[in-house]
Parts: sequence; C-alpha cells; structure tokens
Amino acid sequence: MSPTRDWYPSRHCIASGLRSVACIVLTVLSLAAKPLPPPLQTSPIFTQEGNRIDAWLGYSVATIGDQDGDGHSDVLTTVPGFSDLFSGQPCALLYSPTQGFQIWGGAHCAALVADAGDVNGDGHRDLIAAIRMEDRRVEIYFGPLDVGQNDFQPDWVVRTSSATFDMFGESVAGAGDVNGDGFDDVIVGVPGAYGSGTNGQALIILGSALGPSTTPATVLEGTWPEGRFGQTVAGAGDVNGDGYDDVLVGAPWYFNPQDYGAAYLYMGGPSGISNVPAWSTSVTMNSAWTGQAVASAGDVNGDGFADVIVGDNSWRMPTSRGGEGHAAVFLGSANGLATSPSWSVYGGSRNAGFGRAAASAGDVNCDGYSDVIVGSWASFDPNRLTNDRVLVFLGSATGLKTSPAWTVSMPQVDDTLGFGYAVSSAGDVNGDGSDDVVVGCPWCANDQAKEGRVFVYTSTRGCGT
Ligand SMILES: [Ca+2]
Ligand SMILES: [Ca+2]
Ligand SMILES: [Ca+2]
Ligand SMILES: [Ca+2]
Repeated sequence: MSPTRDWYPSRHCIASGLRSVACIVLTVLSLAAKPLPPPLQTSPIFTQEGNRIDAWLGYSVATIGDQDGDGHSDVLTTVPGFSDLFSGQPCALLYSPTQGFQIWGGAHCAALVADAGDVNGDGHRDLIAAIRMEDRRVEIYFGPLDVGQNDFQPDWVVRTSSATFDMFGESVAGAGDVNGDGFDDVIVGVPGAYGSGTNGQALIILGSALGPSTTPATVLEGTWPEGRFGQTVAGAGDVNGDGYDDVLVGAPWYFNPQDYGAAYLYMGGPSGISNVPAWSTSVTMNSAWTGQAVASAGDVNGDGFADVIVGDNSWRMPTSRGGEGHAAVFLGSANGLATSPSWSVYGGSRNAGFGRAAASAGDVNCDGYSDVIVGSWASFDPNRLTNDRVLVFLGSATGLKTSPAWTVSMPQVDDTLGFGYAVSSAGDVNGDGSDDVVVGCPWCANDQAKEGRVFVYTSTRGCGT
C-alpha cells in the first residue's frame, strides 16, 4: 500500500508549541513535501524460526522493557510446542538486541507471556506467564529476568488442581495499579469456570512488596452461560484519569440474544477493581465475537485519558464480507469510556480476520500520540481474498487515523500461517527513541510444519528529526 501523508514535527517543535520561525518554515515545507515513508521498516530487523515441527514459536509476544540493562528494550516470545521436549524445562525465548536470541530459563513452556508491570515495587518490570501443560497454572517471574542464565523457579505460582476444564489462565495481563498503592496488579482470565452461577471469571490479583497475593482481591463474574467471560483480559490504563488503572475483560461467546460477544470495562479505585462493569460494548450481529481482542490503545489523541481497542469478528452480511473482522477504539474521558467508538475499521474482504489481535504499538513515530497495531490473520476459509497482514494506525490530536501508515503482509495466501496472530509493541529495541513492534506467526512453516516464526520491525525515523 502507499504510505499515508503525514507530518512529523520534531520534539522541539512540539515542546515550543510550533512558535519558532524554524518550526513554521518546517511545517510549510513538510506540508508541501512528498508523503513520508511508513513509520516502520517493512523488513524485520530480526526474525527467528522455531526449527522444529509444531513448535508454534510466536504464539505469544511481549515486551518487558530492558531486562539485561543494555539500554534497549527486549522482546519475549513463547514456543509452547517445545513442552514435550523440555518437559518442565525452560523454553521461553528472549531477544535482546545486544545479546541476540536465546532461551531464557523460565516460564515453563508457557503458552502466553505478558508484561506484569512492577508487582513487587522494586523498580523492575516483572513477567506473567500462563502454562498449559499437564495442568494449568500462572507464574510470575520478578525482573530483572536472568538473561543468559537458567532461572527455573518462578517467584509466584497459582495453579488449579483438578479443574482442568476451567481454562485457568486462558488470558493473562498486567492490570496496571488498580488500587493506587504503588504496586502493579495483574488479571487472569478463567473463561471455562462454569456452574453454581459462575459464567466465566477474571481474577484481580494485587501486588505488594512481597509480590502478588496468593488469593484474588476481586473475582469478576460473567453474566451469560458459556459466554467465555475472561477469554481475553487487559489492563486498560486509566481511562477516566482518576489515578487508578482500569481493566478490560472480553466475553466473545456472549449471546443475549441479539448481541454477540461483549467487552467490559471495570474501574479501579482505592479498594481495587469494582465488580460491577462501568462500561460494556457489544455488536448486534451473528457470530460477531465482540471482545475476541481487548487492549489498551495507549492515549491515541493525547488528551491524557487512556483509550481502548476492542476487536470483533464481524460476520457481516452479505456473506461476501463475512468474517472480515473489525476493530473499534473508544476514547477515555473524565466520565469514562465513550459509548460509541471514535474509530471503527473493517477488514475489507471476506474472512480477513482483522482485529483478532490488537495492541498498543507505543509511539512509533515519536509525535507524542500513541499508535495501534492490528493483526489480520489466518482465515479458515480457503476462498479468502487477502494474505495475513499486520497494520499500524497512527494516533493524532483528533484520534486514530483510519488509513494504516504501515502494512506488512505474508507473501502467500495460506490459511495455516497465522502471521499477526500475536502482535505487541516491542518497546524501543534499537534505541532510536521511537517504539518498535513485534509480530508472531505461530504456524509459519519454512521446512518444519507449524514451526512458527517471530518478527521484530523497527522504526524508520526515530526521534529528534
Ligand atoms: Ca496495586
Ligand atoms: Ca481509572
Ligand atoms: Ca485519550
Ligand atoms: Ca504516534
């Protein structure tokens, strides 16, 4: 695709309110100039294959800041298909720009990894991992991760003993600091917890100087039988600016009876997360699966209130557009999240699967507005029209732009790849001041079927220009 026209003023110009003559001249010249190239490279600075059949490398991707202290953000990915090879042994993989790609000793063949924030308040970001092996459990490793060493033992573990069907840890995320005590908190999804009035759960677990609590402070409950409440969870940031972080929970199988799938926002406060949702959204469309992705969008319009993104499947009529997928951004404000989305984008063709993964991209173009990355991947329909793609949309004073500033596609149409199944900000991997992105393709194959692959893309311009 062609890059969108955009103007990228320097940080100096933003800070000075564009008052200087140089900035005015720069503005005029920029507006008259050719469109700028995409904010991110279209070739990865780094890529790694699983190199083993069914390794599923790239199933989950995350950034957890700079763990090895080299001044560059590091990237973590899971490789859950190694679990039989490494039974009980380390198999999460970490990419450090200065140390390369290596097995990191921990997260026992986790399916999912996420940035837990700083749950014990020691100034280091911690990692939360969900393991789906002989049992389901969730582990937290306190940062800094022992890169290059074998750090086998998690610092915190919660497991389910006999409830193998509750899907414990189907989703995990950092929740931010929901009760304002200075310790970051986490959220764990249990979408298969059914029975006795339970219709899926999400557990809020509070951090402390000693680490996370062993029991949840709040158990959020779904309202619809088998709605898969907790299939997705995310920290929302502070959407209403009250100083307490808020959380998102998706229930993509919710059906009541016109709404298909739902996403909920729960507000933080001095005593933690309220167990009554402050906001919800749903789509009146069969098999919409609203909430298949929920994520903080960062602050896409720079007003100081965190914004959120919600993905749905959008099984639209006519069926020629069925399954194209859709994502919507809802803006925060002092009153909470807006009822209607400020940004609403569809996949554009049958079974494009747009919005099955979505995340904040950080700020890839260094303009002070958060940007968003969306995966459009892996149709099960062999007749679909588009390749797997990943797109980045730029924030602005008026919100997220509707045309992507950066798009990368897999070269062939192949419904088994999954390029964009997992997407995340990578933090600032190359140290140029602007944020980079990481993309997982767990069923990519280059010799071994479903070996998986991960891609890191860096910014083209950096800051200060
Ligand atoms: Ca807290
Ligand atoms: Ca809040
Ligand atoms: Ca905002
Ligand atoms: Ca930006």
